[in-house]
Amino acid sequence: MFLRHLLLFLFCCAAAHPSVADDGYRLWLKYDLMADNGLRKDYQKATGFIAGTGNSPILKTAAEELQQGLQGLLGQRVPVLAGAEKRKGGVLFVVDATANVSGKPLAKDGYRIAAQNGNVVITGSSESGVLYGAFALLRQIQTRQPLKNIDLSSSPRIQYRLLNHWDNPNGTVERGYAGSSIWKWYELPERLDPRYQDYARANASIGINGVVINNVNASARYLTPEYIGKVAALASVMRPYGIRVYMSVLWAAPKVIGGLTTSDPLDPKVKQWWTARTDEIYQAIPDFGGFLVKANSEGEPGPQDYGRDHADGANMLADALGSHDGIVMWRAFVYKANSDGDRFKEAYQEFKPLDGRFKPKTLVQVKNGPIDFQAREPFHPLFGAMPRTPLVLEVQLTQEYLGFATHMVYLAPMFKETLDADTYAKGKGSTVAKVIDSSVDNHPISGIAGVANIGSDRNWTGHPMGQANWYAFGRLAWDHTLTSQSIAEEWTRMSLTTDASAVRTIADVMVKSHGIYTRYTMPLGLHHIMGQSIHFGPEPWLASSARPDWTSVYYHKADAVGLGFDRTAKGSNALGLYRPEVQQLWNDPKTCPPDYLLWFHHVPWTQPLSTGRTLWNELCTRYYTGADSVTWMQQQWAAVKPQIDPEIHADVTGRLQTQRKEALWWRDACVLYFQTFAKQPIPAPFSPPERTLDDIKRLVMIYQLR
Ligand code: BDP
Repeated sequence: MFLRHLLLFLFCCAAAHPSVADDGYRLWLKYDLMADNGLRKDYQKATGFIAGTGNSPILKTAAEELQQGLQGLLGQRVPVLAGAEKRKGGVLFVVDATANVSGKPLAKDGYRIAAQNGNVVITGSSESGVLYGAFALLRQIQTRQPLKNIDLSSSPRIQYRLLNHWDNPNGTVERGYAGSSIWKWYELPERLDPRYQDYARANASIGINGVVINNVNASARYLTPEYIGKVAALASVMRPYGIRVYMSVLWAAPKVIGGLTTSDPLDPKVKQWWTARTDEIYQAIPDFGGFLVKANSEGEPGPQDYGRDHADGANMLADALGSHDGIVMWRAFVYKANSDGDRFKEAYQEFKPLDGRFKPKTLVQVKNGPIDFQAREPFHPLFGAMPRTPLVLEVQLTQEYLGFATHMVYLAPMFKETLDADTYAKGKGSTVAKVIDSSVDNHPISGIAGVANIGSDRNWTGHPMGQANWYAFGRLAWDHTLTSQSIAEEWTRMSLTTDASAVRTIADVMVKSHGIYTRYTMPLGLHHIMGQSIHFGPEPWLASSARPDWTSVYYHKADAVGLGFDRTAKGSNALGLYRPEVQQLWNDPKTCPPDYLLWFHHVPWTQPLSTGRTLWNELCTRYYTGADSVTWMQQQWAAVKPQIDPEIHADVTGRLQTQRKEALWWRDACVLYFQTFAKQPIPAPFSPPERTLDDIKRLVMIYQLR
């Protein structure tokens, strides 16, 4: 009797709280039942069946995804019908390579969703286009947009939209903060973790169509028959989602695993070796995407070891690809082994002269800024400087320099800052976005890459809000004209809550979060002053390291006079690498935007800035208000508690507490350290830190202990 009562009680509790705690695994593909009955009925009427799938694996995926989503959101089973084109009230799939919208053809993989003759018709210019359209239709419903008279179309602006995994064969992830690698190499190819498919779904839902599965600091293992077989197994999971796999390769592989005595790209045996490996890969993976290469960078081997240059290396690999449909992405993240001068200029100096030398299947992959994924960087001067070479923009989703998985930093505004920056390469409006989508120089191929922020953590990204960065990257890779705000709202609606006021609050915090992070870590254009090697926390005092450009003092150049790196013609003249219009924007410390000021100028402590405060006062103001803004973020987050799943809410609440604590470390470390040069008091209304510089140095040291 007691047991019956207990069971009844438990059942009633479960019914009253139908959704169990959310562990974040489902990402933005949540598909919980819509509460509004009226709305649900409207959607049900429009999506009663699916037709037009044929036998194509990708179209089948599209149908299954749509079925799954509609079942969850609307609580209705949606049959896939053969030959139902004459019926009404369903979703029709059409693949039409010649489809156009108002006379303009859909680009490859583009889609149109239109209400036509009582149905919702998803027309894709390819099968993948239909898949993207199916996810877009679900997105419409998830974000509660009307389907009546729907007519929307969208085409990707960039062709290769890739995630770059920095995953190692032993399961670790370089600069990964969300557990270990999702790839279980020791289980492959026999066992396919179900996570692989969920990963593919998530990527396809935002238009990502390629995945580099391993670290750029590559192991030669992936080029062995054993590992090619494992990669082929992963490729078979990705394929029905329109995703191709790529590999990072170790330049020295011919020596390491090929038994050759050289890896010289011009040596016939080396060429032969790569050609044979490439053929072997395509044998196992017919839709293999190609290679990513980090060469002669940070100790990695490369063609320069044999007196050859990057183009020699890249072209040899392009030749090895032969008639296979693959590409080579050659990274421009290089800086001289013996640094003299300014690291800012080194990639430009090495690559600019190679423009025009790269073979057609080769793209050069350039980080967003000239140094290394700092919290804020001016756009890389190579954008707009290599008109004869397609450039891939590489951004980092994993928050190596942006607070790991403890700081809430929504990265879309940072990506947009680079994408929208004007290179003036072909006159005004030659933005980085237009350089990489190849509309400036009309290349037949274009690409964008995001260093992945995911791992084996149940919620994929460690910080629940890190999911938004994966999402935003995909959405911007597809369409760089979308705004950070609209993506934040869309993601929040799909992932956290559809309550309008909570969506506004959360999106507002997200959009401001990157600006806040830069204020309390590296304001006014400070850069590379973080903890040595692990890149965690502040270490502006770092003055000796294996090389000068791995220290902090190399970059901030604090002295009795002022702060910042003079990169004008009086200094390193890195500014001279940009077009005159850009130089003009940044050349004069009086008009240079404060956010970039110390990237280009050594500014006296007492110099009044455009903000009306002296450099010292402005620096302190930014550190203090930045750290205080984290308290504001905490308050905003607390205010939306009733609208958010309790598990996710508690998780983010805890991480925000850590963020506040670490923001205070940054603030105290930097103001106390720079004060030793500025020799001025902390300006009112701020109170000086209660701890000493030594207290903070001790803290930072603890994190660096082995
Ligand atoms: C740096 C990372 C390092 C990477 C390197 C790269 O600290 O781990 O290997 O970038 O992009 O920021 O190659």
